[in-house]
Amino acid sequence: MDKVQSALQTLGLTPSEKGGSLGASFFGSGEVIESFSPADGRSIGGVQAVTRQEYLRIVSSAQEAFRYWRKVPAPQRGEIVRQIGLALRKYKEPLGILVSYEMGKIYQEGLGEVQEMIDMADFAVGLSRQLYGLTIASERPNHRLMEQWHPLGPVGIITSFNFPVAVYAWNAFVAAVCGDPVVWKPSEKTPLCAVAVQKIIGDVLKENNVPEGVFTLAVGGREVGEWISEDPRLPLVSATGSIRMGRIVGQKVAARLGRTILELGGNNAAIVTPHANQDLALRAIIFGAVGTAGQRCTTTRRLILHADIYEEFLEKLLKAYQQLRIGHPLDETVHIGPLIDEQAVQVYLRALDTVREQKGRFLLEGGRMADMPSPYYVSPSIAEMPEQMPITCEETFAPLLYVMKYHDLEEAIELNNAVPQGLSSAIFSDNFQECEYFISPEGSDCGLANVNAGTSGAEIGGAFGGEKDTGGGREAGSDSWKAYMRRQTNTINYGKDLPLAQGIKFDF
Ligand code: UN1
Repeated sequence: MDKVQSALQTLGLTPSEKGGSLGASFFGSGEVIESFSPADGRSIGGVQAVTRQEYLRIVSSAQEAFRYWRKVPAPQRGEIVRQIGLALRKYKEPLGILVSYEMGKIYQEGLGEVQEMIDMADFAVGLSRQLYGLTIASERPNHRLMEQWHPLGPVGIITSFNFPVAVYAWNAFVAAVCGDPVVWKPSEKTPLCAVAVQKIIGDVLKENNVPEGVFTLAVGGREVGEWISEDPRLPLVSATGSIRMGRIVGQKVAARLGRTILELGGNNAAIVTPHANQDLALRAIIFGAVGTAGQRCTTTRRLILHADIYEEFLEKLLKAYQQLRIGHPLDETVHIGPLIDEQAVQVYLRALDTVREQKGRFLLEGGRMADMPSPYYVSPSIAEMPEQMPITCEETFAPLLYVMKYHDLEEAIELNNAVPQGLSSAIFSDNFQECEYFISPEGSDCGLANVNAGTSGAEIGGAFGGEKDTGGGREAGSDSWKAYMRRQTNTINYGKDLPLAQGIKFDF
């Protein structure tokens, strides 16, 4: 607890006298959203939500800032993001503690999230000098055809509780170097992480005389998400969360012909073939299945094992699960922290019942744990499923792993692809043909397909996202930045004649 108090203090989140609330009215004057730590159930502080009027003002300030920010040369925008990266390095430990305590992931993963923000800052700084367009051979004499990438406008960013800071950085830092201000609606389950990040960024902006409107925060409930989705002043909305939420956001933004980047649910499978290095596979699968207590969109939810190694591998897996320690996320000997809240526990417990009803057989049956610092700690489950069932097509945000048997690789890939979601996937094999087949056009249909690496824990350098119900968006590395800019095609005639394209004659 002392660790948490001193982290909050270092981050400038000191509770006011009134009922332990942070009194962060700076962020709004609406209802107080109280943040409870799933680690011990205690209130960490309250953040006031924004009212409709305040929301409208926040977006106006982002619009105003856009007029300034789009004129700042991209490498200078990168310089601001570079300084944000330095500030995050300075606050890595306290912010890692807050992420861990407010979200419930273990401290190592809390630190990992802040590191992911730092990596994104570095990436964005480099990107700020690489926002290239193409020059294209023109079909007309004395003509040049080229494309430029211009800033798009303020971007709405809706993030989920499970990555309360990293996913924001994927979007915000790229948007910022692209010349777009951001309006961030964090999860109401982790508002303090957002306030802490906002303060760190705010100090950098102040030191550099950059308008506050470049990075804005709009804390609130579902209605703020709706305001963002319906707001024509936000040409792009990037949303991370459930498929249900993504459908609503997607439809609302599409109705006004805005753009979306959707990163929704995953239902990720790992295939272990008879040619696998089983020790390596085991480590990757366990981290994938129970890391973050199964609350990553990239969590390994389905294990597809070849019949020849089925019994052997499961035996090792069950033995390894016995070694896992569940407990307070800030206890550094622990592997698994709590679920986020009571609702998450209920969803997990209901899924366990459904597994039983749908022909599942538990090899390890978990459930709510007694005598823990809060009621939100659960032990993980492994269920053998004779075939694909409705429950195995759903994403249950908890440490619940389904196991299925396969006989030939085509069948395994069919199983991999036979769910509505298409985020991440993995194959474990030292056989070249098997690995290449898995990532070929006939292989995994997911946005991420890994070989001898788990389904979770992607690096920021690649584009992150998935197909089908996962929403199709791409964030973070590679050329994801293009979604945050508008492409302008320029035709430049440096001759004295006016030849028309397609050879059309129009003489008069
Ligand atoms: C998410 O769960 O929404 O690949 C994102 C990973 C992390 C990001 C997960 N880098 O597991």
